[in-house]
Amino acid sequence: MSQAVGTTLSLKDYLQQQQASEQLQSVLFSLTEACHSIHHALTKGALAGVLGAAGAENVQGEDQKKLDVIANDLIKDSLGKNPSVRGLASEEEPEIVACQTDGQYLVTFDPLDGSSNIDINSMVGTIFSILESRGEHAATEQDFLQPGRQQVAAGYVLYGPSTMLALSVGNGVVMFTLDPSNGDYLLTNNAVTIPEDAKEFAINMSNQRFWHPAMQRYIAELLEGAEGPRGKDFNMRWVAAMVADVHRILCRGGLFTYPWDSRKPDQAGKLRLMYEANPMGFLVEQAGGEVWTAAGKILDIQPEHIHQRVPVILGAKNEVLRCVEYHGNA
Ligand code: AFP
Repeated sequence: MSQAVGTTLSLKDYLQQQQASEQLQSVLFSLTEACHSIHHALTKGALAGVLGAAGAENVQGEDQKKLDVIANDLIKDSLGKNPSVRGLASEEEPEIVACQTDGQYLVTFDPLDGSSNIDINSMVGTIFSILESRGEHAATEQDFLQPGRQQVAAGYVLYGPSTMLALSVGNGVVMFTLDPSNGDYLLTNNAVTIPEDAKEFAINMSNQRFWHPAMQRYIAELLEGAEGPRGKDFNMRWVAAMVADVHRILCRGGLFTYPWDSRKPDQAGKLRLMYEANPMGFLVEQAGGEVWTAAGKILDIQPEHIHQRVPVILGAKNEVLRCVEYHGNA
């Protein structure tokens, strides 16, 4: 849930109000400027010849779209020029990229989350996470391996009917709407909070037969609705872009999960810890929600490598904790 505001507070004004350092502000401006360019590339679509496959696979073994590559290059170029950026790690890059040795921040990002939606002109987004860099050396992968709780800022830009930035600098969650005519991001929602109870959930139901029995039980009870043990009806939504599903939860509540499943038993989950789960987890906790793997809180995980995957259960506190409890862990 969020409060719509009728002000013209800009991103810059907001960051100054929050007493964000000059360096952090400049990193956020580099990111949001690149997202303005991504917005334009997405809006032109087929007219700019940017749709379709790039003809390559990323490090995750997924087919890259042309727009995955374009978005990645735009963000990489913009951050690479910023003197405050020590290094960056992208879902689309096999290795971290070292930038300025004396830069204060490390940035991880998913340049275009939900990119399978590009072909159907549906919602996609850019997700980012900002960590502090330490010492005085060129960035290494080890520098990035910090638990999500140490993020200094995280957010996403959702390219929907309007383009919106959701942001937390560790003091709640706010949302801005992009004015595409001049690149300004203006505050349009503040005090974003996720109610503790929910009546909506998001999961890819087609994977049901592969889930852990505890997840089977939790979802089966939601589907039984008013006649089942929960005694009320639940609605279901699935956009197939985490960024859009989490945006809905920040706007009107609910639970989102991409759980562990038995198709790849050795792979912890589908979603990436450092590009998806941690930044979204930071926002959801800042909005009063819970963010778990089923075994523990995601923001407490000590990452082992930058492309690590995790199961994710996030959103309304009481629903997440019930689901985790069914797994024997709450
Ligand atoms: P892509 O960015 O590779 O399209 O993946 C999106 C995503 O990682 C996440 O944003 C969605 O929640 C999830 O995949 C959708 O997965 P399904 O293909 O199972 O619907």
